[in-house]
Amino acid sequence: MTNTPDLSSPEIKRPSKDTVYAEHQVEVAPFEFNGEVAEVFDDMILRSVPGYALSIELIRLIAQRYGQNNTQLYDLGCSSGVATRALAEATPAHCAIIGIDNSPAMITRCQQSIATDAAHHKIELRCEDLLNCELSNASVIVLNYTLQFLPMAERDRLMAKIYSALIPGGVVFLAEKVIETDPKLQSELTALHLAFKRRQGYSDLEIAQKRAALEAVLVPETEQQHLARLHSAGFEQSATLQRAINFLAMVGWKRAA
Ligand code: GEK
Repeated sequence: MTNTPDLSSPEIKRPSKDTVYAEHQVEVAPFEFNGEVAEVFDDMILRSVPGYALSIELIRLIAQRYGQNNTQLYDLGCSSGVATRALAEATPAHCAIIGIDNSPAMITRCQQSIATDAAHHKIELRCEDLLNCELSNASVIVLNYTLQFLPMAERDRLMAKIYSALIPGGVVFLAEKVIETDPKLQSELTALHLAFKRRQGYSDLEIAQKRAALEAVLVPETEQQHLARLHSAGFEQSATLQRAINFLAMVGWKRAA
């Protein structure tokens, strides 16, 4: 039996079905955000990340509460633009929403998704690497399941850049897949995530091949490592807002002036 994905968020369009790993592959290549993935991305993330629709809802709430006129709100690793569009829809008229992704296929997909939105004039898309991009005058910066794809050695530097780009009182929203240090707990959470994916209609072959493809590409950290990084970057306070199995959403607050 398969479960119907939660499509309650208006930014999640009814997508093409993800069958990228459905057929047996002799050698599974490392995962890439290419045209094939971009085409089915909304379906892929919704059926792979427990709590994805809720993280989009949280981004909307964060944007409503902290988005300020005459500032910029960034969506780093914007993919097909689900969170970008939630930011645009939830913020006051005089905000700029900037979506950044280094995958040209994702940026093209994102352009198509935002084209018919009422708030699309507020959105600017940039095909850039987060490690080199410029960020400034930001009230909100979103990393929705993106940091886990960046080289480990660069993550502290990116978080420090985010902190300095935020205005006083600004916030970073960080959602990530996490790991546990206790092997037994880790194996239980992995089993539950597997069960979630099966319930979403993925076969064991698809799950195994996707897992192999992501092996060295998505490198998760613990919740404690993320909260420690936020603290070291300068965030005065941080909290975990959401947990769904091994997927977490956290927020860091920069001290108000
Ligand atoms: C969502 N936030 O739907 N520079 C720029 N972009 C990058 C980099 C980099 N160095 N590395 C990876 N990306 C989205 C989902 S997906 C998460 C984010 C997932 C981009 C990459 O191209 C991809 O589009 C995104 O980060 C990660 O709310 O697929 O699990």
